Amino acid sequence: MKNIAPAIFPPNGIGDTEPTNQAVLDWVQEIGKLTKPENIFWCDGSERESEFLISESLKQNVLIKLNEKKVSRSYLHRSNPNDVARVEKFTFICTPTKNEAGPTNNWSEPAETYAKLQGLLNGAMRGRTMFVVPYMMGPPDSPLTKVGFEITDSKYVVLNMRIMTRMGKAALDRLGTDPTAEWNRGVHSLLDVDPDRRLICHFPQDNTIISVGSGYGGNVLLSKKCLALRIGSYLARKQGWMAEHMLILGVESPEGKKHYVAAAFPSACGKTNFAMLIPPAYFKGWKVTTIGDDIAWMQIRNGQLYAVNPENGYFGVVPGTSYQSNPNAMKSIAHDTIYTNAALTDDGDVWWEGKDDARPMHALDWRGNDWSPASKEKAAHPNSRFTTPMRNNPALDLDVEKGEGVPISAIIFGGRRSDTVPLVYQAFDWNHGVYLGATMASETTAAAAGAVGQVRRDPMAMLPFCGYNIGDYFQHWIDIGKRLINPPLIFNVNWFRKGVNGQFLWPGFGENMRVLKWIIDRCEETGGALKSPIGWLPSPHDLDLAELDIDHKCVAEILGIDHEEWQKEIAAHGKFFDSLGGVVPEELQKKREQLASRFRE
Ligand code: OXD
Ligand code: MN
Repeated sequence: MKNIAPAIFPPNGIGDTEPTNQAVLDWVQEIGKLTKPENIFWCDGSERESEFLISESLKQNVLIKLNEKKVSRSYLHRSNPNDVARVEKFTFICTPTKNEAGPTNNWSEPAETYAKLQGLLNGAMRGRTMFVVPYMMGPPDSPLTKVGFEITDSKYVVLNMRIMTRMGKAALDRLGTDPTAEWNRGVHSLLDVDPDRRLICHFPQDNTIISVGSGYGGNVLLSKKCLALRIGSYLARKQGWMAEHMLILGVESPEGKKHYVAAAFPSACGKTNFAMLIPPAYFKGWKVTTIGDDIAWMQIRNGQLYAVNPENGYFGVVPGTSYQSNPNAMKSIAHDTIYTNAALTDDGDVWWEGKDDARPMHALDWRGNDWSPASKEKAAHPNSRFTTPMRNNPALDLDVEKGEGVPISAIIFGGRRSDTVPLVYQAFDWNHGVYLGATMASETTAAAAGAVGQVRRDPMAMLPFCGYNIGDYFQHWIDIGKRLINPPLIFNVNWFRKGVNGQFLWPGFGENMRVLKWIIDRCEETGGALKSPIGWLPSPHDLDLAELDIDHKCVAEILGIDHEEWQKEIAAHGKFFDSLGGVVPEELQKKREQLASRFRE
């Protein structure tokens, strides 16, 4: 097997910060014995360590340095072309019984899976360096914060983990020396990046993740989808909190009144754009600030839901990001950023479809091949990504490090639907909101391998990320509701509805502020709404559409409910629930019957 990650040899003072926790040391020794690396590199997250890793990555062509004048301290990485997205079919939840993993997860038996992975990992790091990455998810003083260790043979992983998590000393300090303390064990090896030897396995009962055969972020930055969502959701149910695939943003009115909302949209449906929204000129004095763009951990305090962002950076989709769609993201990725699978221009800048700059006449595409506007292939991969520290975001909320989290006034569900689902509506109550989340659907995107553009049900945007039985997950939502004295209001949005001619009916981006404003008005009990069979619906004059260049017909269309489409939708909800094989709580079945009967009234 070709060694695609040759060992590196740090000078004294780099790579030698061994943790003091004996349980960690024993585990590293065990994995070392199995994978047989050339050497062990103990990461501490320091600047010096990062400089050394970058210089070695440049030598080994893991990174390409970008033009300092265009994007300072930034790099391009090209992944193996067979390895560009999350691989749901190779992702497993390894619980003792299949029932615990439930109908939406691939399940495999833990003992057999460990044996198989041990076979794959045996000697896998020969001639390579084994990096040990201590990291922390969540603000340093939050009760929700978790510690993890990721062992990896990829320098790209270490450099990305440094951006995406609080890596190094802070994590070691938080863990301390107690050998019985809770921490997540993560093992990653690139092996030879062969799709036939690619497995992402979660062992929730052991708080363990093993990922082999991939170098793509979503499969290998084990802090993110694997720990913060799959293992996180399992721990959350056990410990009475929530781990959700949600952005968190703050909205402040000109009078200084502030609300926080959390929103779950499936992958590549605009969570980062919404989290960094800049209100249009008409909304002078309104401010939107970002707590997080992908994951929310939420707990109940005094009967109210509070959220923290466990991450420390953004791993966002590059194509379509522009000063027009998301100026704050553009400013964030203008420096100190790692790009993956973007195109490289002749002057050492990165380029992608949808960037503001004019198309270059020549570039190297994401595979490193010559590209010109006449090329049939895209220059940047549709799932090319940026990894950037959240500190780069000019709209970062000041309370992002607050350990207790921020109080959540509203939860928003949403998906990419060309038809049926109106721009926005509000659930009648918490359990109806759980129903909206449970029946959410979206047209698939390039974030996961597979066909693009097909409507699939994606409950709470957690279909690929719920680490246990989805029926129990729905019940957990219902149980959380019972403990809330002051529950957030729940909404559903759809920015993507199309008119009869196939054109988008809503301008989206910054104009989504108008929808957000109505949501805030509802929280403040000042916003008007009509009772419809699907929930509380704004009439056109309940939305503030001043100075918006939009046809009244489009507004009526996007807020409309087509009874025939909804009959199909309700039938699809039933079919989806049936496909889950009897795990859906009675309460949600009842909500479906009530929805159907409201249409008959
Ligand atoms: C992501 C995803 O990368 O949801 O955030 O796929
Ligand atoms: Mn995501």
